[in-house]
Amino acid sequence: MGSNLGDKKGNCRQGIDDLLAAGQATLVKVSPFYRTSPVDYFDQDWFVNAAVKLETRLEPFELLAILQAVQQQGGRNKSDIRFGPRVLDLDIIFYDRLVINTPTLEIPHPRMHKRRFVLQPICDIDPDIIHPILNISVKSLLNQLEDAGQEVFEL
Ligand code: PH2
Ligand code: MG
Ligand code: MG
Repeated sequence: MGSNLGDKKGNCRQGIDDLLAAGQATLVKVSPFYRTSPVDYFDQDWFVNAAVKLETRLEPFELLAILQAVQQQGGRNKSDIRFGPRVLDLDIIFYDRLVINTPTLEIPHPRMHKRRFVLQPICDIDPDIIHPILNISVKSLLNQLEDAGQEVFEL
């Protein structure tokens, strides 16, 4: 999850609360929260990012629908620019070892392995998760990352 508008950490926490309040997923683990420099679109404020591990009986597209509803509840605007500022972004990074490739949902998240702000909190949750396409652990992905100025500080 990420936020770079308003009370960024509060928006993330509210996102977790709203997601759990929907009653379709239980919380297994929450990573620390990080202050992270913007990636892909630089002319915007720093983000707060974190990751959660959930247990759910929802199928991936059902989970996506709930994440989108929670984002909108948090004040997310559908017309936000791609990679640009947002009140709340909730992305599915992994779903077990599932791989799906559709225009509206790709799992694993197609850019996760290049993003320190994703890999670091996921490693905090479980460094031994294996990326189902690249077939290496998230810990190795983090260690291999070419930095390119991606800054990640624990809050
Ligand atoms: N999300 C983006 C684009 N860039 N940069 C950081 N640091 N954190 C994000 O969550 C983020 C980003 C698009 O979703
Ligand atoms: Mg998103
Ligand atoms: Mg995103």
